[in-house]
Amino acid sequence: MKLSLTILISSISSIAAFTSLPQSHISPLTSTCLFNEFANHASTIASSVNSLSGQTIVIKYGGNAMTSPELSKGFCDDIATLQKLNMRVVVVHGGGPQIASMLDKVGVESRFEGGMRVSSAEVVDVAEMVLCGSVNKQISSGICTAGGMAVGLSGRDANLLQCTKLLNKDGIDLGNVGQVQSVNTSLLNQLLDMGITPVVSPIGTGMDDEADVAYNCNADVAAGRIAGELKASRVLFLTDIAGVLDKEMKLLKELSIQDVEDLIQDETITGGMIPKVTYATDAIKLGVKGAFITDGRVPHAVLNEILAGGADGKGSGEGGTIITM
Ligand code: X2W
Repeated sequence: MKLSLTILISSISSIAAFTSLPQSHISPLTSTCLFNEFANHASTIASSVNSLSGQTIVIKYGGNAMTSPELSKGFCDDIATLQKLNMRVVVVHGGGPQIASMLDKVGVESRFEGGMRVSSAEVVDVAEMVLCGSVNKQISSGICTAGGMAVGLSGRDANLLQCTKLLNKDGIDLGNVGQVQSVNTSLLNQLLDMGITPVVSPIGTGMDDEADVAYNCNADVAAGRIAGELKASRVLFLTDIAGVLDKEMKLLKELSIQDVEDLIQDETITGGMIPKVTYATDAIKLGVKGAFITDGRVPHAVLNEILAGGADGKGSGEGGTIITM
């Protein structure tokens, strides 16, 4: 059943407010109103909330979805709410526009090939400074301010994202762009067990005799792989487009992996959407039940998708596209 987000948010807030009030502050009238509100939605909320509890979800928070302080605050509030619902939430963030602006400031040129930023050692330095130093801390502290608990991590911490150099299939040298080879899921699970949301920057570390090399990974790639390795129930990609669109620009709400392959074949899915759906389908092939692609510029996009998207992670959400097996 599709749930009304407004009802859910207000009911969750009411429950939180009700349970935190001293009994002496609750008048019989307030009590009756709150009780009626609970009674109206109790069964839907209970079944939805119960089935969300304990589920692992990975959220890719793209730089294009961080367009205003209000949106960022809404995002952090949503993560704190999901934690209160006992979900195990991992945030993997991007910051492409933020990296571009810093590269501009320091006069370092960069370009993209097939959706990847060609990354000289100098470019990786700037990307690491922006992602791990600035964007990561804004998100982890924002979640804590919203009443949640988050720890910011670089993919280089505790060998979280071990990478090799990504070889471009057209033979173009992308520099130090990372291909994620392994994920330290034990670290992530320990944090999740403690009720902490890991906030991961997509800067990976080299392997073996390359252990001191930093790799710039695309955040979609990192999120899809982390979701797959954690066997998350869903992965959510917050981007700056409503979802996967058909040739008439109409939103395609539910797709199977086969549908995605057909749509790439007949050129309905083109350009930058191809890598995104590919990482989404890769995650599903690794065992994730559903991958959502949705517009992160919509306020509370995360709760929209998670609460309205069906407790099993398979239903279509409010706004975006869901891809399943
Ligand atoms: C990305 C990492 C950040 C990212 C970059 O340098 O822009 C590569 O392209 P968004 O905001 O999700 O695009 N890395 C290799 O993915 O950010």
